[in-house]
Amino acid sequence: MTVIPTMLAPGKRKPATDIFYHDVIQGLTAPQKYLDPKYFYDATGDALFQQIMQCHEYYLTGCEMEILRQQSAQIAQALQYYAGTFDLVELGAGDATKSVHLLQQLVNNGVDYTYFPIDISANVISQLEKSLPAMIPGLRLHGLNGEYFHMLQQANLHTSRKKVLLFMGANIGNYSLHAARTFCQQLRGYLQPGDLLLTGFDLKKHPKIILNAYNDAAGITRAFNFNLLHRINRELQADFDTNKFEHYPTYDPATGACKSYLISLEDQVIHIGKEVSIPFAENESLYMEISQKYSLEETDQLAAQAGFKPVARFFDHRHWYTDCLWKCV
Ligand code: AVI
Repeated sequence: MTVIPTMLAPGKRKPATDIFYHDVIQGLTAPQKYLDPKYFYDATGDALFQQIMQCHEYYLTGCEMEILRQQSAQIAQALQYYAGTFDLVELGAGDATKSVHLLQQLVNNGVDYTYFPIDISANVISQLEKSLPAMIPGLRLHGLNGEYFHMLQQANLHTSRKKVLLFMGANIGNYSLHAARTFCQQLRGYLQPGDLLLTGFDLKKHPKIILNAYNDAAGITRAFNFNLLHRINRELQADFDTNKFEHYPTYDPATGACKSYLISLEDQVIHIGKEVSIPFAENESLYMEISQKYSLEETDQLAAQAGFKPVARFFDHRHWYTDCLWKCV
């Protein structure tokens, strides 16, 4: 059965919901059905992601925390050495629990800089504006609430200094290799020769360790994936029944692609509002997210393809994760 969706009459939805609706319909009517993982992060998704980061299987957060806790002095030294005088811009700052160690170290070193945290959540930015200056006396902070590239433009208006850009948390892994290259090239377009980028990569390692990180025994990652179906039900008046789908995480050690799917357990039709019907065949997959894993050579290749030169790397003690420092050439 093929059902062609029709759009609602304009003006019936709020603009943000319209974009969400459009993206969901586009994904669910593609030959390989998919959803954009940026929509995982509503209030429940944020809370579930916090829980994922506490899961013992999800090693990524602990690795990067170890690097920032134990090597902020070395990182700060490298930033000062390669950039001289700079301002610090962080993409997707979140609650800054990791970067706070670096911020404190730079203040301790007497570095005169402004921290520009960028985040899509207005709530996150106003929390940071309250909490960080109290935690780190002497820190100059200018929060920027909005999309990465738009806010990078804003940051450029506020500073003529060199920029050190932080993009941590292995967020780059949520792009395919091809999309990561495009993203880094775009980032490079907002930077000048001599600017720096510190970015976190989850490294290739034993496949079972990686797969378990996306298949925790408590089922939190499963709930994180299903939450997006609940969100679509609630915000777009859909009728996904999560009992009729199974969470199916995969990892391919040859390519480093860790991909999550939901598998339809039967032939079924999902309705979105009154206008749209989406057929799912039994065993059909819905692609949810990629978390790409890298070799060190692949991080260097990515740097070169996007106009950066790798200048330093920082590892956790198991070498499972790296924060790479790249300089714009
Ligand atoms: C945010 N991002 C780096 C996480 C990751 O590891 O890909 C999102 C996530 N998805 C499932 N677990 C964690």
